Formats: sequence, structure tokens, C-alpha cells
Amino acid sequence: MSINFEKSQSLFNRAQQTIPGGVNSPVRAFKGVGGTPPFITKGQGPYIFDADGNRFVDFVGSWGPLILGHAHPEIITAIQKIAQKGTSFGAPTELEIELAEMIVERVPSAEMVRLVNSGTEATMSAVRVARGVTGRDKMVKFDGCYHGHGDSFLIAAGSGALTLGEPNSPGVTKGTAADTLLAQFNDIESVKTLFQNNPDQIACVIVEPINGNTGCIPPQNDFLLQLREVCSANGALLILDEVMTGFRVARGGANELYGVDADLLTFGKVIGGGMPIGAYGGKREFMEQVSPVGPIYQAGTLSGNPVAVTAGIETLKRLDKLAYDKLESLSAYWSNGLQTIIGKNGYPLTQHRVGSMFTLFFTDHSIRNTQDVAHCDIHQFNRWFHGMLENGVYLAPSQYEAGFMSLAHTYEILDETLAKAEAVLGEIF
Ligand code: KE4
Repeated sequence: MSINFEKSQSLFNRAQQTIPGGVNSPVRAFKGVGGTPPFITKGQGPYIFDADGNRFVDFVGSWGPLILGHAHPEIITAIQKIAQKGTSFGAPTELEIELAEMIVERVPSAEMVRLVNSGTEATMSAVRVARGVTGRDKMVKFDGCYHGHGDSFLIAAGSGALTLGEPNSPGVTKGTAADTLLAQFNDIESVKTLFQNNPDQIACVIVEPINGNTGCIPPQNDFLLQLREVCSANGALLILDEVMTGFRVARGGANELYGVDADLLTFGKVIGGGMPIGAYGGKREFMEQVSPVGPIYQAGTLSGNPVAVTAGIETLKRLDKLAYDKLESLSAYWSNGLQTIIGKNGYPLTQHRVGSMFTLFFTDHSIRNTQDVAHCDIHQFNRWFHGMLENGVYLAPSQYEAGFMSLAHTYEILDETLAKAEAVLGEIF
């Protein structure tokens, strides 16, 4: 079945005249998978619709925020209602206290939080706090992890940077790069070596507790608990970057799921319910070093604006135990159904899933970190991606990304999608 992308192609041509690559975030340009990105006109529950009138079952959900599904009626109503009272004041509001209290109540290691406008702002600020409170310059990140586009993070970065083959971005100074040390995810010895070689110089280790930006790779064998121990033993702060995993994999995120105590944590995506937002927080002793209480500066014109905060509050309100049970049931149904297809046909494919985030890797090689993802057959992945797109299923346009289930998906939709998956995989292998 071939679907029509004419209007999207025309819009893409026009967009490229005034916007770099025609997109406002690189991975959207489909450069990794090829072809024309559909220009989306509407989202509704589990579906998105494009300029040519095509409907897709959406497993990207704006890269994680739309955990309730697109245009949830009660979220939209709440946004409309609050916007009528004004969209931003640059002054404190009660709503910000409510969202901060909801985050603190849910996240075991969060005693205080500061709201910002994106995940990138959150991670940049958290690392600045770690450097400020320790007086140390260096930070450790993991090969293939992505923490937004802050200079310090664009070293061996995952997500779009990896997809486009530029994990080390030009424009990052040598000095900045020198302060970013690289370790391998799920390899605690690689972290210990960095601490041995850089005594008393490392301010923090920042980690995606589930590496979602090189495809979904869970921590193995108490890796996170070992990371906690190594940081404590060396006077470094442990920062859990939960922009993707926060409120996604459990009500208290990976912090709760894996029971690993963090000094600082970062959030985004789900806490904005589709509106621009981020947050960083953690132990009071560190967060009270943040301006205006402490000397570590961080600010933002639209931080905590009532529209994004309201969308976040109303989203978190609807993420109760029943919701996480439903997300787990839907996601298990999907991955079990796919595993049946893989097993029946002996396909060389590997699935990883934690809660409602998941990835199908085009290799039967075991995958521990981004080095292993190099074994994937990207050509076959791209055929999978386009085969499913042609069948009205919108997957993440990169092998190095995670997919997301929403509460708006149904078992009937998953049955239909599994049937399409079986047909597409049958054509590939
Ligand atoms: P934003 O600045 O894009 O809101 O958040 C950056 C970020 C930080 N930390 C983690 C773990 C993240 O996954 C992200 C952003 N995730 C990507 C998807 N892999 C955003 C999609 C995009 O870049 O367009």
C-alpha cells in the first residue's frame, strides 16, 4: 500500500527555505530513515493525522510527553480555562507550588524542585549545581546517553546526534569537551577508572537510568546502585536524568523503580503534558544553593508559567496506580505479541522494554550499551520503519530512539498493529 505524502513534501520543501532542515529538532527530518516527514495537522488519542489526510497510530507521542494520548479532552479544557486568565506573569503563582509538591510527593529523592522550560535547561542547571556545590569542574556522562543540547552533553551524545552521525558537535569548545569524561553504560569499571584517573576533580555523574537515547537499554545487575556507591565514595553527585523516564516508567520514575538514591534529578516531557516544561531537583542541601537562596544562578522568563504547569498538574493527576497498571498491560501485550512473531519466524531481532518505553533492535546480538547497538542492521530498521509508516503506524524515525505507549492505545489497535508488523517483517526477512 503506498500512501500519499504530496502535501507534506511540498510543505517540507517550503519549510527548508526558512528553517534549518525544515524542522525545529533534527530527528524530525527523517534524515536517519530517509523519505519525507509527514507534516502533522492534528493529534487525537492514539492517532496523529498529516497534511495529506493520512492517519497514523502514534508510538512516539511527541517523544514521551503524550502519555495520556493526544488532545486529552480534560487536559485541553484545563489549558483553555487557565489561558483565559493570562498565559504568563513572570511572578510566582500557586499553581507552581502545586506542581512542585506533586513532584516531591512522587519522587523519592526529590526534596525540592525548580521548574524550567525544557529538559536541556534542566540538565544544564543540574550539572551547574553539582559543579557549584563541589567546586569541581569535570562531569561524567555515558556514551550514547543524551541529556539535551547543552555544550557539555554533546560529547558522544545519543538520540538525534547519534542518528545523524555527529555525536560530538562542532561549536563545543575544547575546554568544555575536556571537562566531559565518557564512560560506558552498564560498565561500572569504566566509571571507577575515570575517578581513579581524575581524583577529586569530578563534580557529578549524569546518567539516564534507562538509556533511552540509544534505543531503550535498561540498567543491568545493580548498575545504578553501584553508580551510587562509586559517587558517594568519591564525593561526586549522582544526577538521574529522568526527562524521559520520569513519571513514565513508574509513578516515581526510575528513582522509585530501581530504588537508587539520587542527589539531583531532572525531568521534562510528561510533567508538561505536551506543553514546554522541564524541572530539576533533589536533595534540599543542594537545591538551597540555587539562586536566590544560594549563589548558583539559574533563571527563566517563562519558567513555571500557568499554562504549562496546569497541563502538567492535570496530567500527573491522571497517572495513578490504575494508569500505570494499564500502561504496563498494554505495553506487555504489544511486546509479547511482537515476541510471538519473532519467535515463530526466528527473526534476528531483540526487544527491550521497561514499562511503556520500548525498542525493537534489528540484531540478535545482546545489547548492553550503545557499542552493542552498532550491531544493528540500520538498513533493515529503515525498511521496518517505512513499511509500518506505509501501513499507518508512526514509529520513532531512528534505531537509536525509544517508542512510547499511551493510555489512549487499545488492545484492538495493538492487534491491528501486530498484524501489520507480521506482514512488514515477513517482507523484510
Ligand atoms: P528537551 O530539551 O528536548 O526537552 O530534553 C532534552 C533531553 C534530556 N534528557 C533526556 C533523557 C532526553 O531524552 C531529552 C530529549 N529527548 C529527545 C528524544 N530522544 C527529544 C527529541 C528531540 O530531540 O527532538
